[in-house]
Amino acid sequence: MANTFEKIPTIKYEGAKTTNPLAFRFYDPERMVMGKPMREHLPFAMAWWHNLCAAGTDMFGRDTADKSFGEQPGTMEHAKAKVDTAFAFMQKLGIRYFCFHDVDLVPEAEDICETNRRLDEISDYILEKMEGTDIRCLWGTANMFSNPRYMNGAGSTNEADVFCFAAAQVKKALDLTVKLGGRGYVFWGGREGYETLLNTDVKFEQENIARLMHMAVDYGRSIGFEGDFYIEPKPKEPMKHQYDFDAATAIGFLRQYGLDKDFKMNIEANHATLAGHTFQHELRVSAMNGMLGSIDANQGDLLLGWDTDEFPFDVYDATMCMLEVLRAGGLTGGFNFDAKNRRPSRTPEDMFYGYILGMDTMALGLLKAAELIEDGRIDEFVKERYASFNEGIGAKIRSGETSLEELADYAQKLGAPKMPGSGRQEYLESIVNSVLFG
Ligand code: XLS
Ligand code: NI
Ligand code: NI
Repeated sequence: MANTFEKIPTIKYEGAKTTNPLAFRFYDPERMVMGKPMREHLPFAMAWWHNLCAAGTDMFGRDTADKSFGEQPGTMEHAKAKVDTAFAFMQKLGIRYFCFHDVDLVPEAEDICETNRRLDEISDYILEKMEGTDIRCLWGTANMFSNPRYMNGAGSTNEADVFCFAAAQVKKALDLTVKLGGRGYVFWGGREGYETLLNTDVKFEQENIARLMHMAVDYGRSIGFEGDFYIEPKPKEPMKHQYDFDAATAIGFLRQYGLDKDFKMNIEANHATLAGHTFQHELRVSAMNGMLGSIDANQGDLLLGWDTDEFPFDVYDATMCMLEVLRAGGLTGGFNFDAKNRRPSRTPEDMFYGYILGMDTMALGLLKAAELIEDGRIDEFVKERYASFNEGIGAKIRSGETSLEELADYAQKLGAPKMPGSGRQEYLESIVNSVLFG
């Protein structure tokens, strides 16, 4: 195997002032934050697809990076070289999890039986590599959007045979996830949506997606999968409209079809902004419904309307994210860097710079979020803001001991209602700035 990372040292924490490009500035795995070491707050994962498969091809041009790792792409030797590279990469960075799609691991064959045989072979190889390390799978998934057969969706396809292929892929991907110790299993509805309502029966398609998910839960539990299933909401791309538009929509869907006990959300920062929300909004909606499971840590570009999958760099966003995560008591999943280097960042060193940036940004976000919580002024303000519901008529409303008639009566006696107190937004924003930069 070619040793792609021969010149790269193990990446260590050196502090914010270091000028060493191959060092962490903020991610200090053993540092205690609110009673837990950083590495426990931040279960980072490497995404097989972006890191080991994507080499820069976009709609207008071909690969810029060399991800052959010394072997011929499209062969099992290459698949194994990717495993070797993955483990060398994760070990140098101290990353303990990886995420994969079935077809990230091996070249897909014409015949699904042959693809599955290749998956057995590669997962045996991955298991061997895992031995003696603490590296595990965070989550697995099936790619049900690249193969042309899925042009009209997988669970939402109009073609029953295609639905069966999707079922076969989910079954195999679940087998692999369990075999590799996965904490979760993801459904990202890549083509589960529509281009036009003129040819689409939305109700029928959604019912079929739910049927596929129910079968996945039944099968997963029958082979001993104890983790969470996740929906990863995204409003569009590749389809014009995708059914899992955002967290609120996905949670409603899960409840409607009785899937909410087995599923949680995997929230991706870039998908949140595509849906017209902030990352923080999607995390809050998931958390308040008890469904914040895992995070795809990346960021988009608000000037571009697509999923740019950049490594997170925005410390303000990372801080707001970690505030939600800390308040929710942590994740059952982890932080998967569903992120890729920019096309001109094409060398092996760049793969490291991307992850160092991402890990440092999330670590800084964690430190700042912990400071905001310990500072307490923001939480205290929010508590006070609703204080009128703690006693008197407010308390009665909360406990459901009143009626529209009683409240109308109360209001009529009041004369003019008391004006709500100031929202103090600018003051609160100043607190955030002083914690971030003070
Ligand atoms: C695409 C999604 C995808 C999922 C896994 O936009 O983010 O990469 O995370 O299928
Ligand atoms: Ni995405
Ligand atoms: Ni993602």
